[in-house]
Amino acid sequence: MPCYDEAATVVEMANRVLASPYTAQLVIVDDGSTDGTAELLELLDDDRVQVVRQPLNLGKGAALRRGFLLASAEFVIVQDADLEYDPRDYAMILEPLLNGVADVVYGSRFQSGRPRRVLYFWHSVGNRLLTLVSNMFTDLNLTDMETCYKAFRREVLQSLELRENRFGIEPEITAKVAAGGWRIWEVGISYSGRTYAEGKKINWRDGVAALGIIVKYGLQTRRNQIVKIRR
Ligand SMILES: Nc1nc2c(ncn2[C@@H]2O[C@H](COP(=O)(O)OP(=O)(O)OP(=O)(O)O)[C@@H](O)[C@H]2O)c(=O)[nH]1
Ligand SMILES: [Mg+2]
Repeated sequence: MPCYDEAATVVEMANRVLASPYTAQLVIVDDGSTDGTAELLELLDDDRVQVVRQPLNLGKGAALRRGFLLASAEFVIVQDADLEYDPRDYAMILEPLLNGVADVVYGSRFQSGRPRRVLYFWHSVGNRLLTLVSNMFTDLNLTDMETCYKAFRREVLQSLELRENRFGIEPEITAKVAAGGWRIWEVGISYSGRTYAEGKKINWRDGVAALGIIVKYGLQTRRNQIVKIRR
């Protein structure tokens, strides 16, 4: 669970995660919060919880990379610290992993059939555009590349060499999972989006940055494939 200035929600979210029968370990990476998040995390009293502090704010990607190194359970899922994604969906997300048919599962907010809060139109257009461009490079038919709910077999996750520090981690993971030829599944999830007034921080600049990263890793993957074919 990456978290940056989420004092309003982080304890509630941690408790929801710990209430899931699937949770064997909860690694929380505090990404240099200055709003009291770190102090609240000290109050969590459960043997499954491991809290790590990055002294400076480095971004979601850096927080995830730190957390992934500490993951020790068979399957790993990313859980944001706000209340947008619901741990009661773990059962559905884990199903293809537990059945042994998937290496990676994405929870989709757009192919859902599950309750979702109706919010920003342009935000969802941005998300769909980023997914479309990512799919054009990876030749995957994902419906929600930017989703927080990405679950992995731990060995697969830890074999990815990830470099991005900020929100570019989502397209980077997607490009590298695609390049690795791993079996990817998607399941519909519920989504309770928050408003900017409620603490949402992502904005159009992150979208533009993500587009640059999709192209960067997309071209790299293409080049590697061409080099392999030439050899
Ligand atoms: N914005 C931001 N989030 C961070 C950072 N480091 C860790 N995070 C955590 O990463 C998760 C995702 O960030 P959010 O700000 O919730 O992103 P969002 O606006 O909800 O984006 P979507 O849910 O994808 O629409 C949260 O749990 C954050 O606390 C950081 O430097 N900036
Ligand atoms: Mg969020």
